Amino acid sequence: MYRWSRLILILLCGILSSSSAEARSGLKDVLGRYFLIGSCLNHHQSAGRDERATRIVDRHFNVVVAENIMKPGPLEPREGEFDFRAADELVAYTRQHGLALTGHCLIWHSQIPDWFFRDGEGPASRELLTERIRRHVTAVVTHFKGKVKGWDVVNEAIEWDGSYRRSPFYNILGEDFIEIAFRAAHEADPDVELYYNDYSMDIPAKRQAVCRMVRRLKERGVRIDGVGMQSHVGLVYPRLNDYEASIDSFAACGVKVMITELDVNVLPNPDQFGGAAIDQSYEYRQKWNPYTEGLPADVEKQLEERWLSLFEVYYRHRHQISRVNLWGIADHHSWLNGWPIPGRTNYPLLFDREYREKPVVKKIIALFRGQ
Ligand code: 9MR
Repeated sequence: MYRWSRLILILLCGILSSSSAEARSGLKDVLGRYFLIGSCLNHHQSAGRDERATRIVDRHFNVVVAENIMKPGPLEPREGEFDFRAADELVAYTRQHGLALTGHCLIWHSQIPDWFFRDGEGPASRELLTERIRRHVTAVVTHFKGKVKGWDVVNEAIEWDGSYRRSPFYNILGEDFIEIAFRAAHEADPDVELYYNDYSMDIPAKRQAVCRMVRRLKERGVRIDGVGMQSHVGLVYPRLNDYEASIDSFAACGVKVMITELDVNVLPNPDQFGGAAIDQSYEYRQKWNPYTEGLPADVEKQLEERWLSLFEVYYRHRHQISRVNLWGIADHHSWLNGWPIPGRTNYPLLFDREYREKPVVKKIIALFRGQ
């Protein structure tokens, strides 16, 4: 009799502790079976000064990316003068917290100093710009060798209609700047993964152009491991069938698919708004900022449903996707409070302004458990 009751007690304790372990699981414990899951960190966070953010990172994430401090402007403010201090703190943070690190980003037309494109009073020549890209990429990739799993080598080079963005890189070098950057990155660290990263990747013309670019690079013997779909989405855009078609197309090009800057914008926006083009900006009007005191229940519900349908997509494509990365930890950290209209109150992330986990997080975990 005593033996039986002891056995039952042991069984009960087992069940209870495994269900409380389940309740304690974070996103990385369950989604991490299929892909890396993470967030960008702002400088304050990667310097370890935001304890509440760190608790979330420890529990939920296994990969991070710098929101700003590894871009060309912060790393090489003046030609040949590199400042790696902030980024080195981030590397120390990733080591301390057992996180993989994605490098973001080597070549982008934004957050890059003007000196890059100039020669005295005039524009840089082809040769000079080529040399500068090579030097920047080589110095940065070499510095972070062994510390970064993969780099966003080129960011946002293609427009929504599939044409190349008329950035200073393109205006001086044509599409060659892409190959120059990828080759330099590979030469500096043959072991590091190399990605192309962009927004509005659901748009068919853009999807096709990115696929053409990937195939062309591969045909020319250039290493490219992945395509990053930034995924700055809203409640109704993009249409999920277009978004899924892009995941399939990129996977069919033989590269890893990464969801790299995920957030869901719940605010109403002016007509011409779209993507993540940082030069878009509109004047503040009260009607564009309706939820300063919190979300009404129907919008909250719509937002939760949107999160779940996005993660259903990631679940269906879990064997093609190698990373899902949110663009920020808690709502007040998001760039979407300031873009494309300054001074708004947005709710685009999985943790609220008090760093509380939104109820959808447990639902996402349950979805990946097949419950
Ligand atoms: O979130 C970043 C914000 O803090 C910066 O001010 C902005 C500057 O351009 O860049 C934001 O991050 C961008 C990312 O690096 C590339 N894709 C679009 C992101 C949102 O603009």
